[in-house]
Amino acid sequence: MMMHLAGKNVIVVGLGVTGLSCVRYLLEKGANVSALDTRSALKHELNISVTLGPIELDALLMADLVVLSPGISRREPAIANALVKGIQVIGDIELFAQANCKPVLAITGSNGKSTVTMLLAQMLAQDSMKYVVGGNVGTPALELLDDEYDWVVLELSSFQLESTFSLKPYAATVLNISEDHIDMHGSLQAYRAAKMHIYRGAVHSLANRDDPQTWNAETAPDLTFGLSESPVGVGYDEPNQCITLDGRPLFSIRGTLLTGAHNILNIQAAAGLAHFAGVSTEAMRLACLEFKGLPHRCQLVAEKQGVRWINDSKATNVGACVAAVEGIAGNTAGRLILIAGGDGKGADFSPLREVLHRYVALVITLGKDGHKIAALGTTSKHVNSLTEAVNHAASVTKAGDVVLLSPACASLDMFDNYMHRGDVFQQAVEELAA
Ligand code: UMA
Ligand code: ADP
Repeated sequence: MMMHLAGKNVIVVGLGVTGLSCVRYLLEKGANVSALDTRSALKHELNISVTLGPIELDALLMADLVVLSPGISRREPAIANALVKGIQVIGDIELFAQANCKPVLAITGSNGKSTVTMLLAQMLAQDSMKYVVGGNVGTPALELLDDEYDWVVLELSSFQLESTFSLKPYAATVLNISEDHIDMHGSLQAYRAAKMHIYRGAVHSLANRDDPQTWNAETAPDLTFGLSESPVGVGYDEPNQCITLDGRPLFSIRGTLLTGAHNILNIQAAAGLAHFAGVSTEAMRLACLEFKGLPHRCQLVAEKQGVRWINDSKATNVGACVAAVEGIAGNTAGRLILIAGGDGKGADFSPLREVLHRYVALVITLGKDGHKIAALGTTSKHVNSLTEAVNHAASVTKAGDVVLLSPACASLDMFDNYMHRGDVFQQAVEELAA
């Protein structure tokens, strides 16, 4: 049910992309809006009361509603205390859900969210369906509401889902679960529980049959995808490069530019959701052919003197790095040099140990937690900057080798965001001798 916002005292906490979209939306709805941000040096041009610095409980207790940005934990003491005192704390997706009346195709998971979201959008586009796409990727959800559409494709993070209860998607999926954002959620269990909110009230659910953590024990998913053989669900016929449904061919993925086993799973998941939305199999096939992959995700940025340089800066957790190394090692004749490290967000790096030892000739580490990756016992070299990492890699590689930036960590200890990190990598590679 839609909350009545006019005349309500609403405090928006956090003034990033999401917070700003919430301020605009709430003002439009006639709420009395004020805002807080913990970053005391933050610049803004808002015409409302804004307090910068530590979040004070007393300020929150004045509110009828607190709208929390995804980058701030609900475990932050002032927020946790406000919750205990009965203050309602929601996020932008709950506001969106209460206003939106069109069917939502919702995607979450530890990795592959943006790829599946954008590929699914391309499948709808191929069938000339009217859709909007955004959420944790691209446009914040509340800014999608003004557009004309029949379908909403939404990428959702654990932070967004944690405070969402009215979304009731038409179809929802959790792609996979591996450790991420432990610093914000406190435990893997709490992180997974937040992701499970996506299935609340969903008409159709899609889960990964090879990763039981992607569905609730009580409710079996309507449809599964996975690389394991199964008489039902979305499958893959490898010899014929064909996505299948219940054992029958659905569409060929011959010619797709997406590589690696993880991308087969991403295609399957997008196809499963598109199937629920009634997209034709020919549209699915064409979308896979045309989809070029997203920047900063296993993106080939240069080939110099026979060495391939790959930017996977979006690999901000261990699971993403493992998938990238396994996917690329299978297509590489020479040695694989990995550049990794940054802010590990409290993660356990040990799942990296096996792939490092099996596939990686040298790991060049940097950033706050780079030493934890070096400590996994493979050949390593620690450097102080990404440019130094690129230069060192260039000095030890020969034709046939691959240099992969796949940090397994967030970028915020050294860069503005993962895109900035990827751009610095590409720039340093471009500056190497041709
Ligand atoms: N911050 C503070 N104090 C504040 C508010 C924010 O220090 O008072 C910090 C946060 O800790 C964080 C940064 O500022 O380091 C940004 O936080 P934010 O809540 O302002 O984030 P937005 O700019 O609104 O961007 C968010 C998503 N970011 C996060 O969830 C951290 C963006 O996803 C998303 O595209 C955008 O909303 C629109 O929906 C980015 C991301 O990294 C790509 N997401 C994580 C992921 O995919 O793993 C969840
Ligand atoms: P997200 O939006 O969840 O961060 P992306 O599609 O942006 O996911 O991909 C981020 C990185 O995660 C990729 O560069 C790749 O290394 C890895 N990745 C992509 N899909 C998967 C998957 N299905 N399983 C594991 N890792 C993946």
